[in-house]
Amino acid sequence: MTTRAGFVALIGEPNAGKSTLTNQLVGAKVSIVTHKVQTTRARIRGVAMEGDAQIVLVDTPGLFRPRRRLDRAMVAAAWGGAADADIVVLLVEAHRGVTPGVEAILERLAEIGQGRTVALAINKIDRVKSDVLLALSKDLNDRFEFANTFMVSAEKGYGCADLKAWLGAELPEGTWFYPEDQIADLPIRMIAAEITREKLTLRMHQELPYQLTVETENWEERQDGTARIDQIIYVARDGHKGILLGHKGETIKAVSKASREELEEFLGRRVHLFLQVKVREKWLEEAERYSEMGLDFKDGNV
Ligand SMILES: Nc1nc2c(ncn2[C@@H]2O[C@H](COP(=O)(O)OP(=O)(O)OP(=O)(O)O)[C@@H](O)[C@H]2O)c(=O)[nH]1
Ligand SMILES: [Mg+2]
Repeated sequence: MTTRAGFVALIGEPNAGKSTLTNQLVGAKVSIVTHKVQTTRARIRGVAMEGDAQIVLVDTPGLFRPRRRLDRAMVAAAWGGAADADIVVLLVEAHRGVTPGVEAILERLAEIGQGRTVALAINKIDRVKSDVLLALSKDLNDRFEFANTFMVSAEKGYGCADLKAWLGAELPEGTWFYPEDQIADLPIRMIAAEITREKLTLRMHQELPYQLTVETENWEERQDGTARIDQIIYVARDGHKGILLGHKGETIKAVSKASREELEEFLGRRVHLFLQVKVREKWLEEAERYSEMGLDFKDGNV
């Protein structure tokens, strides 16, 4: 049997739907999704099978003009994912079209994309009419030589089978990187931390989601088949801790419940989840926080 295998990096502006598409192609939730920008912070590998091809999807942080150290490290991780991939898929939001952000990405792709297969996926086609879509596809194809163009709705699944089939056929021959039934390559403690961060991001307003990080501190498999998971939420300010806890601890309780329920579903067993909020003014400047997130601290250097 001839097998195929390779890495496919999904890149695009924040919120383009990269994580949603990763999950759709894998057929399971391996990367967190929210309506807010900059949800994904590091490269998340999801594994999808297409016949005899193993497609390793590399979900990346959104590409934008970074300001903080964390932002710079995220953007570097995204471009690093593209550089290491066999195929790059650029996601563009159908209803937003060619934004300045998309233009900047195309420029950079023109620099590094030489000799690399780059495909275009126009996402969220459920939000626009077909004439808009065709005009956008033409505009983008005039600006860059894409190997192929797909029109998809990562959320609804439209067009995703075509994209997956093409990716599978396009990957080089080679042996699989992971067992056939593996769906992600991310330490389980990190998946658990991401799930809690998703629930926090969904509940917290404005800047707060960008000012916190979650780490799994301890994981204990108990005799009775349940798991005890201890996590720390680092925030930079006292005031943020108060907001996070909420009146009589109601906010953190709701977050904890939502996270625990998803963890239980994911792990298929009961979970005891303990969340602790710690104020750590300088966490955004600590190398250890970055390695816990799967980022390179040095990438954040100006
Ligand atoms: N209508 C519609 N919404 C979508 C589609 N795909 C994704 N979304 C929504 O777009 C938002 C962002 O999705 P994500 O998958 O988190 O986007 P992302 O590109 O991973 O974002 P970052 O991690 O922040 O870079 C979420 O609210 C998704 O539900 C789609 O095909 N149609
Ligand atoms: Mg994402």
